Amino acid sequence: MFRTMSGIQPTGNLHIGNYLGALVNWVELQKQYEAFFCVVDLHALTQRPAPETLRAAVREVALGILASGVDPEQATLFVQSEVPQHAELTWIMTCLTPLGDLNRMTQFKDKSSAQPENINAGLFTYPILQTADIVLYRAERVPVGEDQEQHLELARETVRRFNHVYGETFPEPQVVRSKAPRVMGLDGESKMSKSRNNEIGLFEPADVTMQKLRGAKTDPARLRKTDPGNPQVCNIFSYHGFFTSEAQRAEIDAGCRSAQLGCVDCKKMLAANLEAVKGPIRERAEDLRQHPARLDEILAAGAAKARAAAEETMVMVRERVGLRAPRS
Ligand code: AQP
Repeated sequence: MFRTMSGIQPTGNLHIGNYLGALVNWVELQKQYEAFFCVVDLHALTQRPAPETLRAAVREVALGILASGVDPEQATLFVQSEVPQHAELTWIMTCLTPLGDLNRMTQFKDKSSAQPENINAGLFTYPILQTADIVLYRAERVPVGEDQEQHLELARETVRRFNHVYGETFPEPQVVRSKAPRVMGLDGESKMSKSRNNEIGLFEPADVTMQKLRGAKTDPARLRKTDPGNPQVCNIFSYHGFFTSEAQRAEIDAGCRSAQLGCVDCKKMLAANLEAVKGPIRERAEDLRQHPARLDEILAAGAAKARAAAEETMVMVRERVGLRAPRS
């Protein structure tokens, strides 16, 4: 059975971009592959969160993953920092990665412009940590959103380089494309992101979502309800593509083009469909929040399994590169 590996940063509240772009796929992947899913708190350090904020975000993201349908009986769910081999392998991979390759990463430019006051080296070497995350589990299949494709290509090149220098060790990870590679934010201008304040939160109550939708941009050419609209250029209609039945989408499309249906009514329909998905997730998340010991138990069991798999790889890696093994 192939292995798959993926992670989410605990950098804020999960949103429907994370849900559609990652979590929905994870739920499917766990049925087909031996799956390792991870809350990547080492990655989050690049944003220098306050320690208590980071600790709380790790729990919130972990329970969001479970509430979205990842089953700890099927998949290994763990927190990255509980498996120290991620950091160890990162250093080895750092010494194999040409500076020029990192210079080409577009996400570094995006992320550093988002935090100009803190352009740390971790932001620059972030894709190497991502490479280590993947190859530590010798994963053959990696689900990626559009923003991550370049990083996966770098991981594949690093694997080829490692295998060339030290002998065949790692499989080359293949991309599993998401059905929703780039969910746009409510601003309609950039991808939905935890840190851009343009998100529809996964745990958000229905009234908060409706409030946000009210202010969200639609077809910019449709100024009045009596103007016919074009759903193809409407950000709200793009969300209907994920949450609304085909029949209702056809109804909305016709109503918008003929100016029979106003934007507010269209947004109300979306809010109801969103709530049908988010409501049960929110309830399951709340239940887990009320039982913190259950979450601790799941994460401890996941970390133990992940450490065992990671150490198996590291025994081989240390031997091949000429390092000594840590003694207990
Ligand atoms: N807007 C999106 N559309 C589709 N997929 C998305 N993902 C994130 N945003 C979208 C996917 O979610 C997974 C986890 O992402 P991450 O938390 O590791 O980092 P990110 O991609 O940087 O997500 P954010 O929300 O934009 O976080 P911040 O603001 O902290 O940088 C990935 O599979 C990603 O593709």
